[in-house]
Amino acid sequence: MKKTIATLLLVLSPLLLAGCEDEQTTQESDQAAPSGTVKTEEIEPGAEATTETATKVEVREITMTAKKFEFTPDTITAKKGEKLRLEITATDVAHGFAISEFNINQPIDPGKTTIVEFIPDKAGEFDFSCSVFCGGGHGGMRGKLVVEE
Ligand SMILES: [Cu+2]
Repeated sequence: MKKTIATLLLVLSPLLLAGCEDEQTTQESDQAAPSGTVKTEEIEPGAEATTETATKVEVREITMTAKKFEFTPDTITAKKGEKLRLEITATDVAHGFAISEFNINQPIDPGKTTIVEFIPDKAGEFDFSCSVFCGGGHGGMRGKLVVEE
């Protein structure tokens, strides 16, 4: 009696296993396919803001005079990044306006207004001076540009 059950199981077992195997062979055939596409989105949050500010440059105009041996005013103040427009009139002889820090060296002809434009891109205090020899006090003809952050 025991033997018949054992043989029955032995006979049936390959069928049971086969049945299991059959289920397993219906495997996920699309497993090898790539898992979708990877997207890279480029987000530039500052792009619009920079173009907007670039078109809106503030211009600071300062009227100055140059004469033996001084600039008036001799201290000018600007903000970093804003455009500085200096309208300089030499009232006696030829002078010059130079700020080495910003590569400025502009002759100022007498009797007319010379415009010097530049954008101070760094904060600090910078000396400017007359760059055209104008007499005994030429060496002391200088002033100061203060650029605020
Ligand atoms: Cu001079």
